[in-house]
Amino acid sequence: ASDKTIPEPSNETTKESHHVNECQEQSGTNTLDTVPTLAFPSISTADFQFNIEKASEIIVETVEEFVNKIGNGRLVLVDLSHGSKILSLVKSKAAKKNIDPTKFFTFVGDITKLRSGGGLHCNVIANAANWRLKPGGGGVNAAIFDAAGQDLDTATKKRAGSLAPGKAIAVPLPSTSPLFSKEGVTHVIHVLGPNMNPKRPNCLKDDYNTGCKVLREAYSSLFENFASIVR
Ligand code: AR6
Repeated sequence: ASDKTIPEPSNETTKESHHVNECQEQSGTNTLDTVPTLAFPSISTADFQFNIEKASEIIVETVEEFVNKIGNGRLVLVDLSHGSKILSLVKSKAAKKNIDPTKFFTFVGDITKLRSGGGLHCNVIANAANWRLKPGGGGVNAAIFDAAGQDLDTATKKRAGSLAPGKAIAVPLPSTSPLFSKEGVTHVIHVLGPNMNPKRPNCLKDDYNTGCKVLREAYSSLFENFASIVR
């Protein structure tokens, strides 16, 4: 479960998530509610054991490349905990780049409860999927399939039966899905990142040449898919 309800004012990420919430509360009519927003988890850095320092570099580079190609769309990196190392690394690296902070920011919360639990409406969410595009398996994949119900599994199967590392696929969510009705999520984009965990299929072991290339491809494909939804 998320610790988003426990304030830790010394943490920069906390301040930012509060800042976003405050903006929305002050706007009254919630104009930010209509801005196309992609919430995405850090691909490959938990179960797939990808190095977080290298991953943070790739996230910031690909965000910088794509953030101005998605019209008024916003990109939000999400993680469960205020202590998230990937969020702090990305935050500090992004601050040194010329990235519009209203178009890209980090947010602490459960990606399946961003509107109801955090006041942040994201019409599109990304999933760190497995190659079979199957529910379960823990992590963010299990959480998203659980929250979306059978509708997501059915809609996913209509689109594809598997995914190659570095690829992403956008799945429109039926309005009957609880994730649609409760959270306003209209699309889930499944992304398969590089796997460095020997206990999972297609392990790259320590081949970070390939790993970094595949992770870059994965984020590019994710952001391109989001751009086509926004257009
Ligand atoms: N909300 C937001 N972020 C989350 C949530 C959540 N509910 N749950 C986890 N995270 P992981 P991977 C963060 O392991 O490394 C699965 O079993 C988490 O803290 O989900 O790409 C699949 O089936 C981390 O920062 O994905 C694959 O087999 C990030 O999401 C495999 O794991 C990604 O963690 C994929 O491994």
